[in-house]
Amino acid sequence: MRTWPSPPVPVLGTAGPPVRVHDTSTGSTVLTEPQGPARLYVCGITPYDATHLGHAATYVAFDLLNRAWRNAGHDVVYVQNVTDVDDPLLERAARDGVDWTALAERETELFRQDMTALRVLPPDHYVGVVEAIPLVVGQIERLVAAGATYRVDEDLYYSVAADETFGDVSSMLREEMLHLFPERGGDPDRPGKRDPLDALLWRAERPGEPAWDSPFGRGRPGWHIECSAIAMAHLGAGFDVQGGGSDLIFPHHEMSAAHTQAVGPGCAFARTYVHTGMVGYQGEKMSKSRGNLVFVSALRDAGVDPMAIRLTLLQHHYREDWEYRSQTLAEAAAQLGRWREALACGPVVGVAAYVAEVLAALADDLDAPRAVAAVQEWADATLTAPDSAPEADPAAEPPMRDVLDAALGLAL
Ligand code: 5CA
Ligand code: ZN
Repeated sequence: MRTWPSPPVPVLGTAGPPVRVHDTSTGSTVLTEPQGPARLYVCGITPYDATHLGHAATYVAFDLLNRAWRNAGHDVVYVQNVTDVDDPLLERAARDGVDWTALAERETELFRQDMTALRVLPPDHYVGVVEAIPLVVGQIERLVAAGATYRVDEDLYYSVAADETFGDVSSMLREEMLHLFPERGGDPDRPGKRDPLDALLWRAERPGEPAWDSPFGRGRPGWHIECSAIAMAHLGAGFDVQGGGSDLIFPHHEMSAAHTQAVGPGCAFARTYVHTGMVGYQGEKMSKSRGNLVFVSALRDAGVDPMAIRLTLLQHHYREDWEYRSQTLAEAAAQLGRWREALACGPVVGVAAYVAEVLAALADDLDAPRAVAAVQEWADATLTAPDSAPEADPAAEPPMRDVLDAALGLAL
C-alpha cells in the first residue's frame, strides 16, 4: 500500500544514548538491543472513520521511538498494517450505504495526510490486509500443519492450548481475559468452541460479505492473524518492538504472538511489547464506537498548527491515560511561539546540556514531557539572557532547531 512522504530528518552531530522502553510482558523497563536494523511493528488503523487524537498520540509515541533509535545510530525497519477488511469497517460501510473498499481508501488517505501534517515518519512497509491475504493464508497453513486449529461449522479457529506461552504478553488472569475478550471482538460463547478464548482465524464467506479463495474455503481473515502474518513476512521472527495502544494488549497482541509462536521453535514474535495509554475526552476513552472524538483533520481544517497538536500530545508521557482539553491546544501554540522567539535569538546560551537532556529523556522510555521541559528551560534561558551575553560557540553544538526536529518531530 502507498505510504506517506517522509519529512526530512536533520542528522545531529551528537549521538543519543541507547534506548530503553517499558515492556508490557515483563512489566519492566528494558534496554532495546537491535541486532542489525531495529525492527518495529505498530498496529495500524481500521479505516472506517477519521484519525482522532487518541490514534495520533499512539503514532506520535512510536515516532519518538523511531527517532530515538535513529539518533542512537540505528537503521530502523518500520512496518504498519491497515485493517482494511474487518467487521467494524463492513458494518460502517453497510450503515452508510457506501462501498467498503471506497470507505477504507478514503479514511486511509485522510490518515496519511494527518500523519504527514504531524511529521510522523512513514513506515517502510505499509500493508493492507486485503493485499496481504496470501501472507495470511500462508500463516494459517503453518498453524494448520502445527495442529493448532480446528473447525466450528465452516469457520477456522485457533486453539489457545497450542502455545504454552499463551498469556505471557498480557500476564492477565484467565478471568480478566474472559471479561475483555467479548468487548474486543471475541466470541467466547459460540457453541462448538473448545475453549471460550479460542480466536477466529478464517471466517467462511457469508452472504454480502467479501471473501477470498483459500485452502480452508472461501472467506476472510480474523483480526489477530493479520498482524502475525504481516509482521513475520516483513520483519521476521524476534523483531524488536510490537507497539499499539493499551487496548490491544489483550486479546490482540496476545493472540498475534500466539498465532506466530504456535508454529514451532524459532518463531518468536516480538522481543518487547510497548503500549500507549488511552486518550480520553468528556470522561471516557476516545473511541469510534463511543463517538466522543476530536479529529486531527477537523483541527487542521480549523486552522490549528499541526505542530501545536503534536506538542499537545508530547506534553503527556506515552504510558499515561489522559484527558484532552481543548484549551491545551492554545497553550501549546503559545509555548511554540516562545520557542520560535528563542530560536530567532540565535545561540546566546550554550545548548549542549539542554540537547543532552532532550536526547537522554527520549532514550529513557520516550519521556517526552521531560524533553519538553528541557526545551522550555533552554527557551527561558535564551529569552532572559542579558543583551551582553557572549554568543555560544555554535560550531561545537547541534542547533536547537535541528534537535527539536530530529528528536521531537517539531519543525519550527
Ligand atoms: N486495526 C487495529 C489494530 S491491528 C486497530 O486497533 N485499529 S484502531 O483504528 O482501532 O486503532 C489504531 C491504534 O490507535 C491502535 O494502536 C489503538 O490502540 C490506538 N488507539 C485507539 N483509540 C485510542 C485512544 N483513545 N487513545 C490512544 N490510542 C488509541
Ligand atoms: Zn494489529
